[in-house]
Amino acid sequence: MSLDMPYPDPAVETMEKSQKDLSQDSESVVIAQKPCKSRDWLKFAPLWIILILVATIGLTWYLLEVGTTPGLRIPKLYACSLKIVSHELTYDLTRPASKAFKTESEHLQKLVSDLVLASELAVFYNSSTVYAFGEGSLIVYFWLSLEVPDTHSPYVTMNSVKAVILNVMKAKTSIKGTYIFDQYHVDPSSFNIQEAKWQDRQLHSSAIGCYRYTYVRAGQEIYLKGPDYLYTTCTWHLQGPPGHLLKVWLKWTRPDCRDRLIMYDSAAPLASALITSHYGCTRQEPESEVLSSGNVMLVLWKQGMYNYDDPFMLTVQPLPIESCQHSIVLKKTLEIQGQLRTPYYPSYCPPNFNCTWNFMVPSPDYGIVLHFEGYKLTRQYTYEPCFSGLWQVQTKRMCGLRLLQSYSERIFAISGNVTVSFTNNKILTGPGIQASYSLFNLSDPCPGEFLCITNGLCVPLCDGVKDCSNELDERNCVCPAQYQCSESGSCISVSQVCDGNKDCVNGTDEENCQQAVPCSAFTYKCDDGSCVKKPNPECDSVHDCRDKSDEKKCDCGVQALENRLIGGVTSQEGEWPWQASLQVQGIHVCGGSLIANRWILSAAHCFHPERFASPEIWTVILGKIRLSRSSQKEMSFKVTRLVLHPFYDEDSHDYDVALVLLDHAVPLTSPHVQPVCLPSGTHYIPTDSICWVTGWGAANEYGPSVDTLQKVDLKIVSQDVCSDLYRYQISPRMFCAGYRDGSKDACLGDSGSPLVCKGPRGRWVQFGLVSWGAGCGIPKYFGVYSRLTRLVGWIHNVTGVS
Ligand SMILES: [Ca+2]
Ligand SMILES: [Ca+2]
Ligand SMILES: [Ca+2]
Repeated sequence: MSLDMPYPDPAVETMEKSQKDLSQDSESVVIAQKPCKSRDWLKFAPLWIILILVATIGLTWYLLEVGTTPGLRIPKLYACSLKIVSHELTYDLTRPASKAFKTESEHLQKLVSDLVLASELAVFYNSSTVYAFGEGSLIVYFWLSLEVPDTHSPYVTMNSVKAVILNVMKAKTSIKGTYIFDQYHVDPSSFNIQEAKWQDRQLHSSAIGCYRYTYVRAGQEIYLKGPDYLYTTCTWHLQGPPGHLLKVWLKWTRPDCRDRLIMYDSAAPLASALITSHYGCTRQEPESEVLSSGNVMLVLWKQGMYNYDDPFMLTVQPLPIESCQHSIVLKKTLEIQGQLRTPYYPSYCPPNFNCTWNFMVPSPDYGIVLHFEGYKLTRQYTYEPCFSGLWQVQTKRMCGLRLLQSYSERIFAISGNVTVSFTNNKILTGPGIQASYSLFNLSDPCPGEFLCITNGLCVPLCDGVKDCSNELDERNCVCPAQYQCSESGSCISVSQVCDGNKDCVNGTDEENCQQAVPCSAFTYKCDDGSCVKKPNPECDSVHDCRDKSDEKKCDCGVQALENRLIGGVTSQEGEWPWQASLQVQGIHVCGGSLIANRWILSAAHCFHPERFASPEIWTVILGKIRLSRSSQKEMSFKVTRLVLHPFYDEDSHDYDVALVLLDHAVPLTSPHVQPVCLPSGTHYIPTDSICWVTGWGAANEYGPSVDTLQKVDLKIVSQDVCSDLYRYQISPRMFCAGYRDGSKDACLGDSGSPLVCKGPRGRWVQFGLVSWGAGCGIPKYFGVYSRLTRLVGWIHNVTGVS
């Protein structure tokens, strides 16, 4: 990245400062007023006969041309630009307070007024004001103000104004195709006009004292100098070469600020050209890349509170405008075959663009599935505008919608050739959009799973968790959350499958235990993609997968105190070697668990209050038992990254999971610091199983943390009982644990702490983490935990460890 100063030379900065005093009246650039018309006629009383005649003609013309109700006049304002090929941009012209700027504006305002006065718009003309100059050779940016009687207002549109002015220029073009006025040669084809509001112009005037112009060449990336704190508003007028759009990279550098940065797809701050507005060191989006549709952009800063350092960094870079037409030949496989992406993804969607993807499908047996994260498509029944993009899939029109969920669009009707198009007609944009694409079998879209029609996703069928919003995945289940014997149809517990005992009448539960079976809600998926019938076959010293993947990665979940009887409520050293204390300024705030050699798993809500959002304030301590005393077995780490689940919802507590990246790898040499095992996505824990929660949580709801690591055994509660209790607040990413009498519970200070269940050969698997609940130890109100089987896919994606 080159850190060039704004165009053209930083040496003249001192001059810039001295100009600031002048800048107050810099908006007082001379306005070319409409020449006087009929009002002066009284001065020429001796010539009254002639003038009455003139006035009569004038009035007749007025009535015919302007209308019969001359009372109400509608102001119309346009932001325009023209290219002057005979002139070049000089540094002085980039400073509105300079003399050169004033002189040049006066001339060009005259040029514009002459143009308009020579056209049918003459009677409506009010003023023209040059507000900026740009490179190439010289671009002049100006406001054009008209006053139109309300009767004529509907006919005076942006397009008609453009056509009328172009006509005047074209009627008077030279051999070289330019319109000539005095020494100015204008390129008529460069004429650009955008509708503006008076507020836009006021906003622009308020920032003119702190106006900066930057031209950025192809291949360059320019760092933009921060705002000038003598002003409360600053603007950066950015321009790139023709045929390019601009990418502005924004990074908030402070944890807390109240500044606002607004970006426009124009040279002036036009509300109609607003691309995005970023407020106050946005934590969810500390960095973003915003695109314009063309080679001009305006960034406007509004001061929040006084800062000594800039709260943000800005760079600008031109990118060649790329075509977004793709032809994709799909292969005969059910794997993900690629991604559809908006241009320059993950940058923001550029305003006003269109993308088309043309898919060739290999056989009529397949459909196409487009999978989105945090975005869904909804049918567009009327021609209402879409706020997050318009999608057309074959003949179906759909509006995009951003939300905290996954979504799959399934395209069933296939003719060998499928066209998907995306149009963003809106200026106001948001983060770039991508979707992965793959084929699905039309006859069996979700092998072993249920196709949820509300979101196009394949979800576990009859596993006791209502994954689909219409709950159809758990309706009409013969054996809900159980195994169905094939011969008798009777139900047995999933843990009785492949356990060596014949539990079904003909022993079908013990058949095919050594070979691959069709996948379902409780089968285990081996690394090679095949499924085995035995539930939880991991790390039981039996090779169940053909590729033996079920017995790999078993260095987890081992207690240092194996084979010793442990009782009581306080934990022993090495009993829970994955337990982490997450601290701020030496104070225990949340619990967590070690899941890989640099990653701690915890709850997203631990990092949600503003003051807990920066990684640098956190310390993670492993191998700890007593908070008040450190021991030799302890290890302390700083945090380099906090990754909250992107769908975490503060209000519903859905997706309450976060990953904490430590500053260095944990040496796994001590038995007192060891990772816990993560469950597979189909890990089975029967209802009423006893699992354990550990942490330094308060003994009661409002109490302080306790000093010694506590442990509590809890029963896993069925999802139906949990949902009945909390009504609609339980998502598929949650489960309940505890006792009906509320005698044992995990409390507030335990947030993020692990809930672990003992697996085969004494290995502990983390099934949940402490999320929320209606208080501590209240009868019938179980604690609510994040369900890791539904979140483990995201954990693997982020950590890169599977
Ligand atoms: Ca289900
Ligand atoms: Ca059995
Ligand atoms: Ca095994």
